[in-house]
Amino acid sequence: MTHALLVIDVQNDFCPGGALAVAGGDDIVQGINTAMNDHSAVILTQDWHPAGHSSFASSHNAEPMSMTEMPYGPQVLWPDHCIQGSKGAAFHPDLNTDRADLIIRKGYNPAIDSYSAFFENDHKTPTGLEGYLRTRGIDTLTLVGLATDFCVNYSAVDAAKLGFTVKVETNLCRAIDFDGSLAAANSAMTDAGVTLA
Ligand code: VGL
Ligand code: ZN
Repeated sequence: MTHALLVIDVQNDFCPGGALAVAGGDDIVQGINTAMNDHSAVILTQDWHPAGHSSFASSHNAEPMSMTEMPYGPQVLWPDHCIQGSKGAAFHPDLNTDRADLIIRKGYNPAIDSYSAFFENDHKTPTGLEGYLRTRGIDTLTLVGLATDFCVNYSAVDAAKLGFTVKVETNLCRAIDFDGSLAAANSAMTDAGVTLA
């Protein structure tokens, strides 16, 4: 039991028709369900923001996809998305959530966004996932999901920095690709020692 599949944010709001839709976000769902069969542990993450979250453009009277400066650094301001308990925050209806050993929610702190499954965007506040994986003896992770250039990227880089062996299955991911973000993410992941498959 050492190799886990980490499924990042396969939620309605990141799929076509959702509030922060990623092109082709729903195309990867069946492939992810199949990949679950090849892993002894399956962990899902769920972006889970309170209404009025500080990462929302609407909280700053700003345009979606504009930038702001937070105490922890630059932050993209997103359309309202993945509000706790909403249909948009629910997993895609075809995702096999029954196979999940753990669902880890993130982004619930009103003042800090959390792209990574391991740390909030201050790069300090832990989600608890590291301890869970270590206490289960998991040392190898395959990441899939949405979006390649934000939550998958941040999760993969943090996992590699923490010493896990990390692979991103890019054909089971889709990107927002905003302002060069996908190219930057691919470099960041490669530099951190992540294998892009
Ligand atoms: C994500 C932007 C805002 C993601 C989450 O899942 O990649 N991106 N919140
Ligand atoms: Zn979010």
